[in-house]
Amino acid sequence: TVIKLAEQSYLLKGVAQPIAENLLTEITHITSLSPFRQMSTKSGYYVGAKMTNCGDLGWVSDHKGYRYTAIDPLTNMPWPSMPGLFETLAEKYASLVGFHHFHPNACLINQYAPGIGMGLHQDKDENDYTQPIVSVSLGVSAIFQFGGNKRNEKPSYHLLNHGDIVIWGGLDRLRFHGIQPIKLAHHNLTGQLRYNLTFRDTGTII
Ligand code: MD5
Ligand code: FE
Repeated sequence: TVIKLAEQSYLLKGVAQPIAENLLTEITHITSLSPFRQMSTKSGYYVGAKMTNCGDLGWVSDHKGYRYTAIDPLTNMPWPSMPGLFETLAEKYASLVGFHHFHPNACLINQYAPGIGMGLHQDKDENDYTQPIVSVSLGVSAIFQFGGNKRNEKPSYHLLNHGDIVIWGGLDRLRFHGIQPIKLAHHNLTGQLRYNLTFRDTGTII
């Protein structure tokens, strides 16, 4: 089922479930090359979720701020390539909700432990806001906070379960959003953890 969250935002319930085990196997392979790590911010705080990336570019945060890089600063190697399964999945569902010609060059992989969330923010480190973002949830459920284009707009709250995909773009591309701290729970494929894949087309960087 497709739930329309806003003009150009969609929640597709459970659509990735049939291939979830394959997606998790790909995550295991990616993290054998570029492990999950805690990233820090310019202000010296830690980003809550552990992160890694695959694809041509990866999102990183450190004392210099946020940016996309072609090289993983932990390994000094290129990020692992994006699995065909990932790209096919993201493009298939982007196209289903009307975003044709979406070709992600970056996939950020977030790992949430119990008690970890992500504060309200906008995704604005990309150079092309005409392209949507596709997000895939795996493992333990989370409540996401879906706000407006201004921080002070009242958000709505939606449960994201294993296999759910959220896609937003166009007018909604810069909406504020966040993830409430994950509750202590158990999922048979991921234990206490939640994983999220976010697919982006960053546009030309540098
Ligand atoms: C997550 N990650 O669950 C979220 C998934 C990030 C990030 O936000 O930047 O790594 S994206 C959550 C989301 C869901 C629905 C709509 C919007 C964002 N949005 O309008 O921007 O790890
Ligand atoms: Fe985000």
